[in-house]
Amino acid sequence: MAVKYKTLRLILGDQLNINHSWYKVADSNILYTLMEVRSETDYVWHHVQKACAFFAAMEEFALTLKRLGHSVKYIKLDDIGNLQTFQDNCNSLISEFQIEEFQYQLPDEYRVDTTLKDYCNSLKIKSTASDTEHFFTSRHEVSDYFSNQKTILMENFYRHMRKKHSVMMEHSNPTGGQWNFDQENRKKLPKGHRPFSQLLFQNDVSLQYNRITQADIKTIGTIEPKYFSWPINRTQSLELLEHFVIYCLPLFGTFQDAMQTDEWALYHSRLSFCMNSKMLSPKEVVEAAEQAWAKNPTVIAINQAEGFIRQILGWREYMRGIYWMKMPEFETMNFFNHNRSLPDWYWTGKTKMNCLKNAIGQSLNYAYAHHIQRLMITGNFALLAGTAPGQVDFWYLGIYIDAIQWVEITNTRGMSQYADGGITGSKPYTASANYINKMSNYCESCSYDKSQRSTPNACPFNSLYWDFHDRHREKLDAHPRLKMVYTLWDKIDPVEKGNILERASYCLSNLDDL
Ligand code: FAD
Ligand code: DLZ
Ligand code: SF4
Repeated sequence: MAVKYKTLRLILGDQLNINHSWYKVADSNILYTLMEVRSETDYVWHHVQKACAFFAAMEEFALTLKRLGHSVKYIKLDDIGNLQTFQDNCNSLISEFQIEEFQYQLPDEYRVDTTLKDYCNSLKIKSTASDTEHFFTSRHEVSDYFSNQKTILMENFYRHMRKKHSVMMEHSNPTGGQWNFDQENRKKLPKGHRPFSQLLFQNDVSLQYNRITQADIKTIGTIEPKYFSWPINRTQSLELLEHFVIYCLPLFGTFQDAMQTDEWALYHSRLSFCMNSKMLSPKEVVEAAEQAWAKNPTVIAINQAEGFIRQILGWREYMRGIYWMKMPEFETMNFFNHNRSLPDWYWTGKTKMNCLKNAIGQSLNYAYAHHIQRLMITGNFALLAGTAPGQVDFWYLGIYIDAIQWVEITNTRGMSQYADGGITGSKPYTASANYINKMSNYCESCSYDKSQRSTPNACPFNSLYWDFHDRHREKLDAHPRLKMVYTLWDKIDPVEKGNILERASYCLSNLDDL
């Protein structure tokens, strides 16, 4: 007799939440499906480690479900009969197993959300969407929160979240008397200081890697498939969380913004992939940090714990809220009308600018760069160079292990490129060599001179910084936080100003050769 199931439940690659209420009881009427499909591998050039990580984590998740007694159909990229889209494969399963109802969890991406809504409208059987039970907030909670406020400010939302979820609070006051301890954070790494070594796994993802290469999927970056270092299941994700709390959290805030050659993650958690794939919940990560600090505040000082928790309880939820508030218009915003091409070396790391060479090089090697490398090195340069936001998004959406559009685009087009005109961030994040040198050792071994603005070997950031502000004066002049920048610019001797703009013009005309 043909096998029949009443319900088909689709699990997307970034919905690997084993604690979801779907899995409480194993029900023989339900068929779960996960699928490797070209519609997901081809919408951008993914880093090869990202594609392998998703495939491997999906397979591990399917195995876990099977062990718990659930029925699972895992469709591999090269399976005969794989029709390479969610819709076509689901249609095929619906007819094969005479399914009566289709269920899915709300996707985090607008693109997939639209696809699945349209798909459900086309179905003759019943369909239902449920929450992913992952985030602190629902999709529209952030927009509801700001609906009666004059300005959209992350800090206000963050305080609301601290109170609402009672995180680091004493009654209605923040523990320690302050909401934010950033003045104690963000130091450069002292000379000779070596951070604790990273916890790297040795997963063999050769099978996933072979499927990807044999299908000729266009990927970027490098990989050692037999020694794949990212976590691919919940057990490893929990180990990474534990490692972070013990060895990195004690100095997380202090060196949060530091950058150093040969150190690719410093004291950062590297938990973004575990959370974005939902192998870990943001709640358990926040709780682990809060509990570790509460238990041992002399080892994990309040500034370290608060600084970390703010990223997750504040920024991560806020970015998701902005995404659902502003999509799909967000994808087309271009406040500065930037339209230059991204320099070729973003794809190779082959530039003489040492900061970019390091940040891009490690991104290609590890599918990872930390926040300040993304914001103040690669993002800063793309913004100063006037790069088309679509090209910047394309690069960021592919290159990082954690890149999923809801959190990529809000950070890239929003926070980093200011293409949203100031919805996500309060001012454009721009900097010259002065800041980069303050926070890193990159300038020490660079071919360019960090202290020059207009000479032939002057650091390109220095002239591009002024050129950007001069070019966009009309749009930025009135910004209260940029008054100082324009006051300084106006004080520069007109001849030197001309030289700086000339050097910037040279750099902009020769971006690929810098
Ligand atoms: P940690 O520094 O250890 O921080 C802990 C956690 O806080 C992160 O895992 C992340 O979940 C959260 N977090 C920190 N900053 C942010 C932020 N600005 N927005 C949302 N969550 C945050 N993050 C992604 O998850 N995916 C992306 O595709 C992505 N693209 C980015 C692009 C640009 C241009 C910039 C400036 C930032 C981007 N970020 C993105 C945010 C942040 O840089 C990464 O979350 C972080 O670097 C991941 O490393 P980590 O886990 O070691 O983070
Ligand atoms: C990133 C990714 C890749 C490379 N491949 C798949 C896939 O084949 N199947 C799948 O379900 N998910 C994949 N993902 C993660 C998806 O991009 C993510 O699940 C959707 O974009 C929804 O946010
Ligand atoms: Fe980067 Fe300029 Fe410093 Fe070189 S001198 S590392 S290009 S900031």
